[in-house]
Amino acid sequence: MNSRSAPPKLKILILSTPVGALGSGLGGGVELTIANLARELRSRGHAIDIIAPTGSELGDLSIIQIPGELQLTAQTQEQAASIVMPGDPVLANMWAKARSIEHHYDIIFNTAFDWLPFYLTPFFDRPIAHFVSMGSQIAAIDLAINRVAIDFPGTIGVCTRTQAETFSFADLCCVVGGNGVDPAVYDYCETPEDSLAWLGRISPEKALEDAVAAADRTGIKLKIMGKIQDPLYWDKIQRDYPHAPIEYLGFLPTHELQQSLRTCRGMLMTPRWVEAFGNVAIEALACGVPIIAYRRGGPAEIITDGKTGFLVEPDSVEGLIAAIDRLDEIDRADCRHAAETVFSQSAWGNLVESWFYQLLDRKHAK
Ligand code: HBI
Repeated sequence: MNSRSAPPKLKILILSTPVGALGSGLGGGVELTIANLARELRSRGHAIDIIAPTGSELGDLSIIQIPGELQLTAQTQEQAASIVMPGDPVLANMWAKARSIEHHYDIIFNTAFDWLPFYLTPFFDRPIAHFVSMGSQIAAIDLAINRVAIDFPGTIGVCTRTQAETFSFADLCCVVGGNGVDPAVYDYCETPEDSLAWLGRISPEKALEDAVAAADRTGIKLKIMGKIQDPLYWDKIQRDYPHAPIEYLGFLPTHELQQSLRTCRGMLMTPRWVEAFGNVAIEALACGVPIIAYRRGGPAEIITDGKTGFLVEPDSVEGLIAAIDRLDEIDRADCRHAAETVFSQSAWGNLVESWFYQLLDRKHAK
């Protein structure tokens, strides 16, 4: 498109993660990614449709609901795992639907971290922008992504540079950010109470036990919010720390989540894996809550050490405790400012929108 005319409004088809219905919490950060992106792009005049597993709901967004069996989560499988599809795979059913309606759209936005959408890419007419939401998990999926990165340049989007570097094809990835928050949705809190927060799927790769250990040692109450994805893991943590001052508040919708989050002195992020981004970090910033995180993956690219939180030695509970003692050094207004600028929904919308236009220009140039 020439530089004089305003870029056209797009018809965008978003394909959700197949590990859970939108709103179930099983899709983790991808649920918020889809919700925020759909809202931001619609506010810019683009038309958005979403294909997701049956039972999905996302506020006022219309969703094409597809039946079928949920896909196994990638992060619970080994690097050498074969690609496994259940008998009636919702993933395949979602992509069959996409194939049947693709010509009504200008571009497809894939958020599934699965082999099939990458394998299917050459069979589609419309360009597919792949949002890769995790670092390397399974070699067979990496291979499929690598194939697309080579054959369809520019179509592999990642959240952060460190996430890209978990793949052999890091230089073929486009860093498009992982999410953006609408500051109007979050209530800034200037004067916190003496408590800490931990947010996320309760699953081993998130290492909640380290945050509980820090609460146990400091005696500061830890409010825990998120989906209990691994109940046995959660039971073990409670058995290992019977006297830790922890309170599980459940898997909360954004409004309730931030009412509990905003009054905390700080939020702990303890990823054992390379967190691709860290949606919960920008939600905390929007409330004015500084973040203490392991210097690993996405959070290390979101937090400005000493300004919006602290980055500590990975897997070091001592490091968490030392940083907790320094939380009062952080000006909470700096946290809020980061969410209103760099990590705002509109800043992220600019990144993704220009990514889409680049892919369409490239497609038209062929
Ligand atoms: N696993 N197989 C699979 N597919 C996904 O789309 C997926 C996943 N595990 C986790 C996940 N998506 C999201 O929670 C994270 O990418 C944020």
